[in-house]
Amino acid sequence: QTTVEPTSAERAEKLQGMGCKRKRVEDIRFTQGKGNYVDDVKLPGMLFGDFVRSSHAHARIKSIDTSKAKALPGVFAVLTAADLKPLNLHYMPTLAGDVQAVLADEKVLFQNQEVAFVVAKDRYVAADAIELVEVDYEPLPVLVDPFKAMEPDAPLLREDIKDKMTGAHGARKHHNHIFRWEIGDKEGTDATFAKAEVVSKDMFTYHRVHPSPLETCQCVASMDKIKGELTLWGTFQAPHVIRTVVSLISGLPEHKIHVIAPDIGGGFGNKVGAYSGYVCAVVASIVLGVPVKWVEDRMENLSTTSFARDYHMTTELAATKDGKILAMRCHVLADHGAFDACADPSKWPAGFMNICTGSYDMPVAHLAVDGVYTNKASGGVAYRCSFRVTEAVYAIERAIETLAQRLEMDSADLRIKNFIQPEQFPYMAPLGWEYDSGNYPLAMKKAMDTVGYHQLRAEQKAKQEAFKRGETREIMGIGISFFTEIVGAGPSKNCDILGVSMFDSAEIRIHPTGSVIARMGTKSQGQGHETTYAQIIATELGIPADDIMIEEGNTDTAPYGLGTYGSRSTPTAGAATAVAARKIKAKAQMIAAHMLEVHEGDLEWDVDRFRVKGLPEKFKTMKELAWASYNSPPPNLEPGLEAVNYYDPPNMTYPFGAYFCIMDIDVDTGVAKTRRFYALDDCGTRINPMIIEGQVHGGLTEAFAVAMGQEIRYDEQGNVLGASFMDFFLPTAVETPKWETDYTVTPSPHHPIGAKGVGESPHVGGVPCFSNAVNDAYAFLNAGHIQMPHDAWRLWKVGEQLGLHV
Ligand code: PCD
Repeated sequence: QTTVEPTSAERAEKLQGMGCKRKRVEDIRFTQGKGNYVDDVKLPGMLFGDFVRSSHAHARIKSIDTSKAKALPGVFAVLTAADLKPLNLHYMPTLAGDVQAVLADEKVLFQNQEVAFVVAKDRYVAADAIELVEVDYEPLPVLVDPFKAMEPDAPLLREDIKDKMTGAHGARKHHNHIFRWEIGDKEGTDATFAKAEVVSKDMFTYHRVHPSPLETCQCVASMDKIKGELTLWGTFQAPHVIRTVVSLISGLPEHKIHVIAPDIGGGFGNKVGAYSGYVCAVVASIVLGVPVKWVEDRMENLSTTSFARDYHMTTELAATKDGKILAMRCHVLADHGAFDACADPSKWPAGFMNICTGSYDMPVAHLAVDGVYTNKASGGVAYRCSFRVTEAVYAIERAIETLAQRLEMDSADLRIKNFIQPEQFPYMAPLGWEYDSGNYPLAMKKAMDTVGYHQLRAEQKAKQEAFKRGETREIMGIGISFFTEIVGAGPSKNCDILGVSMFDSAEIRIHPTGSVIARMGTKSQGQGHETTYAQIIATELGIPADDIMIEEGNTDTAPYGLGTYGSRSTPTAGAATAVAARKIKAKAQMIAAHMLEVHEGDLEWDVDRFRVKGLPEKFKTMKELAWASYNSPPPNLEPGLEAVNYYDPPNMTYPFGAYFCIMDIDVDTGVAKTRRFYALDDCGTRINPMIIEGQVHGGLTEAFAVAMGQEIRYDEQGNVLGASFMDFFLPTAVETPKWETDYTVTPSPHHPIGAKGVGESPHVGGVPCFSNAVNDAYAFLNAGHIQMPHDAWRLWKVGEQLGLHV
């Protein structure tokens, strides 16, 4: 009996490498409640810290009396700005080049701002002590409306920088002005507009929302005074950046700081920045010499750490009568709240808003952004979008719709007419980005054919007639969005954080028996990196994915990286992983050549082994080569098999997609039902199709949330109205529509495995798609642009304004 050698294809399948719907290995612990989150960290003698927060949005602090709180048994310390001042820690630097009060210094600038930090034996005593801290406030006039921020008599918010008329991004025009950022060809754009046949202009507001991950922001700081070492566990999307920041602001040497991000219960951009809670926990631990834990509650999370959006975008398109777009002009008024704590790469005060020309070929464009201070929480994070890309895509995808209406043209046709064509890639967009690859017409056609676009339009027309005749109270909307994302920040030539270039890294070690440990500078918050990075290595090195352990989040062991956000892990650390694996493979080839007594060039790679060309029975498997590397390396070659790569990507990656939403709205109740949602994504080479599908489902669900209900609102006194899940819409399985996913594959030409990011795409494409569906439904009633969020109450109001209600 002869045993049949498995074929190459059979061996490849066993590896569970790229392209395989490998089950998520991390889910074994997550689904059994065995994850290890920050709140699971329990250390001997650990104390608990909590904040006294401002009840006012803008007020002077006349006095803070901590004596009653300090007298409460179980209270160890109450810190105020006065305690931090001598340490120069009452302000901390923000990623946007501003400073932010760690504890309010003489005045408060938004409701729920941190005023004092109570450290007690447990969270219950801390909660009681908070009530005992007496703060005497003198209310000041409140500024909520960003459009009023730069009026001559607008209240002065930032007294700490009132004489500083130049900020991190140039001149400030007013005491509430943060920056003006301009990009593009202003003169050329203005000239084109001046002679354009059609100018279509609208103001689109992208309301204030919050990433609201299920696990809030939290940390445990533990200072070992004997060793002079600080260990900081925290919900950090970018652990190494946190280590550097802590070192810079505390003066502790960076090698004596151990930052550990254990399992994270969702990030969505919320866990990129540095917050007062981290600083206060660290200071308290240094002062008291025991570990201190800080855990936000839901209200604190929603109302103080990192909001997203709050962009007011005046968007204009210049076009010919037959729908050729000639130019885009956009002005954004950006409400950044009380401190400019936007999490963007340093040079980009408005993130990558300059991707706002979208998927369309136009010769010129101009973008200007003014950032202003208001009495609201600071932040401005990329809640599931790569630095303001969701805003940019919302602007262009709404603008395309309103232009189509003005031209009385079908909006799908208008898109197709203006698409950047496949042969134009790499395509230099008018606001400076070079799109790497794309095939937009193909994706659009596939999507339109699948949903039966033209039949849908016919059905909609019939429904509109029926509505006008009074036969139905239901209207139908067809939402389209065609988006181009920009992910993978990024090339060091244009992206850094606090001066550190935005590369990322991977370190791979092969053990003697052929199993592997690999570490990256990124940090999964649920994305499934333990599963997918192993798949890249499996395919590159011919080692089964199950034999590869992926570790992230410990700054002592992982190579330096800039973390996970902006869908950058695949474009950066994913690339580093492939490159590091290829270094190992090159060394393995030298070992194989030595063992098989041939030249390296006489070998060929076959899934998991090197074979001698023309002598297929002579080969060495990766497993054998691993052993040999420790046991009998060729002379002059150092033993072992490991490699590190720090990958500075040559360009971003530009995933894209075509989304369609079919919606039915009852005009009398304002209830909108999503009948069908179809999402076609192109993220280049697909590492794990099942994970991609999960990413798309998650991103679409958050898009549904944002478009259809989520909002952090403020009243005129600056009271925050959306700070609990009673008011802030977090959809459950009950409300969430069914998602239909599809794909095309246009590899990235510069990425080692051709992959682009995907995690944020569905959110970026999803929000305008929902909003376009709603707007499309009401368009035949001449509703004009309807602002998000489109919850039932607001849509009911639209019906009222249009006089539809009987
Ligand atoms: N992938 C594949 N393929 C491709 C791509 C990708 O497979 N081509 C996959 C990977 O591997 C992973 C994922 O998928 O796993 C994703 O990826 P990406 O795209 O690269 O990304 P990443 O970096 O990793 O991540 C990030 C993202 C973000 S950004 C967000 S928001 C969100 C997302 O992610 N988040 C989250 N998703 C998620 N999921 C979960 N679960 N959780 C969470 O938290 Mo930002 O900026 O932060 O805002």
